[in-house]
Amino acid sequence: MSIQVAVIMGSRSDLDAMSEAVDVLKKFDIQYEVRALSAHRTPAAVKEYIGGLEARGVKVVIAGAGGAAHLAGVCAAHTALPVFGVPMKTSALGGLDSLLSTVQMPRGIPVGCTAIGGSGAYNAALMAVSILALADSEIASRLKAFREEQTAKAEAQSILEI
Ligand code: RP5
Repeated sequence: MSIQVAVIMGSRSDLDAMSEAVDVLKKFDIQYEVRALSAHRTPAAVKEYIGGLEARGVKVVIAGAGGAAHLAGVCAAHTALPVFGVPMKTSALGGLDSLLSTVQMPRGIPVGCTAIGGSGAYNAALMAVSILALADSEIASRLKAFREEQTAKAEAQSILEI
């Protein structure tokens, strides 16, 4: 099976948070690949990698970056595939810088921006799963089962004896 989701991050230092996306993709048995490429340090490599994804059959891009590096927007500029941007938590501004640089894409080149950090990466992967589920009934069943299990778990924990 060919790669369906490309996970890209600005630096290896983003891996802890971005591994939450990878964990979800593994759980749903989605084929993925991971790259550390930077919008500002390796811009030519980002262009070449992202520009080649559609021809390879990749369906969704998840891009995590910190600071005002704007990786997700740069990725979206080089592909018409759906791009989800995950703002990384930064020490200086707690991720607000990453959030604003990802969420405020000007009109015409959209980026779906998630929450900051690992939870955002986790949800970005779930959105990728939802997109893939539109054209794949097995993935759709796995997503349905995941949702049901999650609901059952939350219901089982609804009574608090304190
Ligand atoms: C961004 O700068 C990366 O996405 C990372 O979040 C941040 C810091 O990168 P390093 O200096 O740790 O490589 O480009």
